[in-house]
Amino acid sequence: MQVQVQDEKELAKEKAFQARIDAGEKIEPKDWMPERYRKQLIRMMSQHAHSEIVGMLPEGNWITRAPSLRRKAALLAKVQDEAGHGLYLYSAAETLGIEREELIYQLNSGKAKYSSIFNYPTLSWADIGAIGWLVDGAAIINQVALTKASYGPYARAMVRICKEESFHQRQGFEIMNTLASGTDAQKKMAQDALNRWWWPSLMMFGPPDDNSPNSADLMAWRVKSDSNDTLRQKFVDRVAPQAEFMGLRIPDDKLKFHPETESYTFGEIDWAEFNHVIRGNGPCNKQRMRARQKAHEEGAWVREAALAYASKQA
Ligand code: FAQ
Repeated sequence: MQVQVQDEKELAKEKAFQARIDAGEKIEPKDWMPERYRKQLIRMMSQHAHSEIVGMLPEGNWITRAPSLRRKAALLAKVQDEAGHGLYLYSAAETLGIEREELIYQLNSGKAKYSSIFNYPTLSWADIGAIGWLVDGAAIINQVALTKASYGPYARAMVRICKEESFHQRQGFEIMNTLASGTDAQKKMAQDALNRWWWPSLMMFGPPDDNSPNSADLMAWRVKSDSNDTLRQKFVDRVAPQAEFMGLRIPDDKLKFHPETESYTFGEIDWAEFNHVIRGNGPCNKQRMRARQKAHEEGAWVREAALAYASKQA
């Protein structure tokens, strides 16, 4: 009897929670929320934070080799922005009652995922253009949708992040466009980067809708407002004309524009490759994990000093 009353109470709370979401209200940290909502948000927001942090590594690789002072300054600022995004997102995740230390442990021990895209190498300067144009371009499409997320701290972090990602996307496009209208060797370098980053960029949006186990809950709770496939399609429709404008060829023989729908159809994504990468076996997974673990170990004295200072002040 006691259990039944408890269940009924819980059900009524869940119903009231869903009604708030359906009415477009934001859920704030101190509000009641179902445990599953809290857990899903911690999973998604912390994976997002980890992606921003690991995402600094492929581009960081080119800071010392940027071709001019202007390019170096822009790349430095961009990489620094990604660190900032990681920090906002860790802070936002902490409002759900999990410690930053635990989140970092999950990343460094390989328990937590981060975006598949950052397990690919940056082999030439054009890759920096391709990352800004395609990877930040994909991130913006995904994150603009998340500015409407039902969890207040996440939605608000997304607004600021999207503004910065938009600058990142433009600097990437400018690098690609400069290379694509340069010498034959530069054009070849831009095309080669597009060839290597195209398919992994499409994979960033996650598995197809019929194989996306988290989507149903996240969409019912209005964390995600669009499905993985819907956002992927939006990305292709936006980027394909940009490639054409630059005189670059998207490496997909099946890519086709349909004037009647003003939309493109495209070829099959290699989901076996995606699964291979998210299971830790992509070209750079091990290197990325080692770099994060090393940074964490080498930063131990900074954390200790900060804690000692804070306890002295208290
Ligand atoms: N990589 O059921 P779904 C950026 C996992 S930020 C690795 O569809 P969901 C900025 C997924 O976690 C890029 N794993 O999952 C930047 C789940 O596994 P789990 C990051 C992936 O959550 C630019 C399983 O597959 N952005 O780029 C991936 O509904 C340049 C089943 O998937 C965000 O995190 C993947 N690509 O949808 C930085 C945005 N896709 O946890 C530096 C927020 C799926 O059950 C330089 N996140 N998985 O074990 C999202 O929008 C969603 O979480 C999705 C996945 C769309 C990523």
